[in-house]
Amino acid sequence: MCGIIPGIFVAFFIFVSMKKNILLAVCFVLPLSIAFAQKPEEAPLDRQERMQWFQDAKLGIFIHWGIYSVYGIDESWSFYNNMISYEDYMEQRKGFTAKNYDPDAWAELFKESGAKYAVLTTKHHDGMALWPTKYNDLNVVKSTPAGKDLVTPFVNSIRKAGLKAGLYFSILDWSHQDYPEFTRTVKKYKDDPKRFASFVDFYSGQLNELNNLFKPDLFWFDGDWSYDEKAFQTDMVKARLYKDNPDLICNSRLRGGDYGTPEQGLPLTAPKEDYWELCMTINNSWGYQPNDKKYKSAAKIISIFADVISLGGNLLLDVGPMEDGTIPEKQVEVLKELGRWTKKHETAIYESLPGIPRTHFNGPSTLSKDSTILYLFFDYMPNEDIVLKGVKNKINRIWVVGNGTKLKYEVFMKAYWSQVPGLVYIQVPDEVLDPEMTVLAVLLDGKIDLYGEAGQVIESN
Ligand code: FHN
Repeated sequence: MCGIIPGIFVAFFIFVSMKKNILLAVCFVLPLSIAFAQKPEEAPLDRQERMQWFQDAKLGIFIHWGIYSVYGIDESWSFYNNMISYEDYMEQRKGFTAKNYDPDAWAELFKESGAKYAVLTTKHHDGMALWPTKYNDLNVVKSTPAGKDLVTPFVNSIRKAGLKAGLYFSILDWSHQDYPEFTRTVKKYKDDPKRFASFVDFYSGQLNELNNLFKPDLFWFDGDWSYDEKAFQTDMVKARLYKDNPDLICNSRLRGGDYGTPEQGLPLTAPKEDYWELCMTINNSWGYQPNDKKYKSAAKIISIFADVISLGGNLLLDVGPMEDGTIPEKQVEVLKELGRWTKKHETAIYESLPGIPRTHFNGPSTLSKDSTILYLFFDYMPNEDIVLKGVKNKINRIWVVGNGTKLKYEVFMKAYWSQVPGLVYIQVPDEVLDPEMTVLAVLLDGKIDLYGEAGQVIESN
């Protein structure tokens, strides 16, 4: 159909141009034929529209919950890396009860942390599904004492709390008979396209099942590293997901996708993708591991979060519930303290734009959506004034975010004859400092305008 329409316009174009009325033809026919020729799904607005909530959200909570929480060992990797036999790993399913699972309480805690979305592992690499999939019996309903669907209550509670619902899904499945890899040292088969194709039917079937049961706001794919997009038939799989769920956004881990997913390591320059999210653990483990005491304090997480949003990214902070569904107390404590800070500084966080270069301010910064307010973040007790460099704008006022105290500031090094902006020294009294990270708001006389040149020689005096 798309091909016919441009043809009509071309024929009309020829007719009109024969009448020497070329101007009319070009002004009327050409734009229309281009518009019809461009398929709607290519329209860049579509992706920008779908990604807007994600870009504004800034903070999400990742939840790694599965049978690996029974022994408190590495999720899936513990058997893949031969740290425990597959049989012994799967024995954990007998201890997975979810008896204290309270998705409403989870949702309230995530909301209190300041998160705007949450992503639950529906199936990790071990193949154990947290919903009653019809594609096999390896699911918590049929294979564990939990005996119930854990995904539906999660999605319902998260949405009831006003958060967006994301579903993590492992493309690879080391338990599935038609997925080649079993452990790091054992493969089920070598090159058998027929068997791999039936695995593709399986994984895409489960994905479509999740997509149509829950219409998730976000799919967090994982585990696509061993085979290419042709083998996984990613284009076909994703086209179907988007067709059935047009507002869906997908991460980059099914080859391509809508946003990048750096993991555990802090990006020090903005990743190449125009949308991205750093996922990281709250201690060193994705799932519940009582022996892992190496928790990042709320202060450390806030500092990482400020660095991430200053580069225009989101933070997806992971928690690992126990087998019964209880979120460990230490993790609750960290999320609540994070929530104190995000609530107090929400104007500087949500819907913000990336900040200014570290040459201009020695720390993370963000900008208001209209770029007229610059937010400066610092997590230390300044022993001198805080200095802001290279801002051409006139500064209307500076205040402390979350307590409103207006601050004095002085400009030094500004010669009347020079175009080079002065250095703005901001006086920050100890009593306005936040226990974790203080944020200052600098109201400018318009959109921020930065100087970045090499200075200038004197022109007059
Ligand atoms: O192998 C998984 C790992 O277990 C964990 O789920 C992380 C979370 O992003 N993803 C994979 C490693 O990148």
